[in-house]
Amino acid sequence: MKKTVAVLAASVAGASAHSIFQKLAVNGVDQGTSCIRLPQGPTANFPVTLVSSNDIRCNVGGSTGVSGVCNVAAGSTITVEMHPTYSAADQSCSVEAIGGEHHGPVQVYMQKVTDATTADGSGAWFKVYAEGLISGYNPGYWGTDHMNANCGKVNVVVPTGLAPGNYLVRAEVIALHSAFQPNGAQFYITCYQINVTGGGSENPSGVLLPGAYSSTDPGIYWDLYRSFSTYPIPGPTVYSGGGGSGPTSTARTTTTSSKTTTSTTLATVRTSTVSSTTRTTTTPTTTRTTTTTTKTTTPSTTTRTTTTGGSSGGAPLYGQCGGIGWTGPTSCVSGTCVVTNPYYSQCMP
Ligand SMILES: *[C@@H]1O[C@H](CO)[C@@H](O)[C@H](O)[C@H]1NC(C)=O
Ligand SMILES: [Cu+2]
Repeated sequence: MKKTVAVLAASVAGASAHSIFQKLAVNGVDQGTSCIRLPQGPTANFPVTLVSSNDIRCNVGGSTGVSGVCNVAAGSTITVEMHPTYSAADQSCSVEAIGGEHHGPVQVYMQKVTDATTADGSGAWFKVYAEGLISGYNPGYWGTDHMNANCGKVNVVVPTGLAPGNYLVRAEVIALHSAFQPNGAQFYITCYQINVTGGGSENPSGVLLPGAYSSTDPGIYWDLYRSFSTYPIPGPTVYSGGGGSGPTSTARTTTTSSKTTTSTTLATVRTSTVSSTTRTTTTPTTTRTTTTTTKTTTPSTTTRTTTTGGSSGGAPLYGQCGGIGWTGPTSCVSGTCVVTNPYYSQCMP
């Protein structure tokens, strides 16, 4: 039985391939660790598996703040970075950020708080980044694989219109190699404390954790070792306001005409109050087309359709501007598009 073999392989690889989000850069400048609620102790790189636990907010021990707050101008690109341990050797790009069979989505949430140094994460979280299934199946190429190809770095634009003030930033990987069984999905989470400056007056609505995830969500109770063409990314849709952009697609519609026109459909993923899900998959002959339509009964959710990226005229400084599977902007509003690796090109000053 193929599955048994794959699962055995996954569990063997699993123990040595746990990981930790542990660095933060703002517009490419490393911020040190003073504003990061780093998981502590010998189990620092272990996953959370109970979505009903308060640990799902900011990991074990993560309800307690640290002293620092990192200033981030609205519209900036922040980079959260993951490695298997805190050792220098494990921070090498030649070591996979999250290895073994730890495939799955990468997501980043934010929560407005009064004081980021004391906030416990009990408020409402809105999503600013999500990358789920990119291609393939059994196991496929996922947000985690893209992150590994980018040396553990995940670049996220802080929405330009966000109200200034303190926020928690919650970076998450959901590793799915054991998710064929209930409570088998592994959540790797780290929270960051930031102070957004500038910005506008937007206060996106959000979801609670625990609450937004269920152990039986299709994207959490998921068999990686089978055939599939779409993946319903857990949690709410990515906040579409403020002009933030980035590789946020949860499902991708790529249409190749004679003029090579591409468009990205950001499918709305259900809110916590929604129970009905409809999925449609279409696969034409040459170009692989995947369309995910998720119906919700909540009037406040939206489906955003963007053409050539989330903002017109190219990617922002430090934004993504190319790479395999990328359907967003291929030019830069500011800077030059530099190839980091086959999966990632970035606008650099
Ligand atoms: C956040 O930024 C504002 C504007 O620069 C500043 O007045 C405030 O003191 C900062 N707060 C923290 C906690 O750093
Ligand atoms: Cu692991």
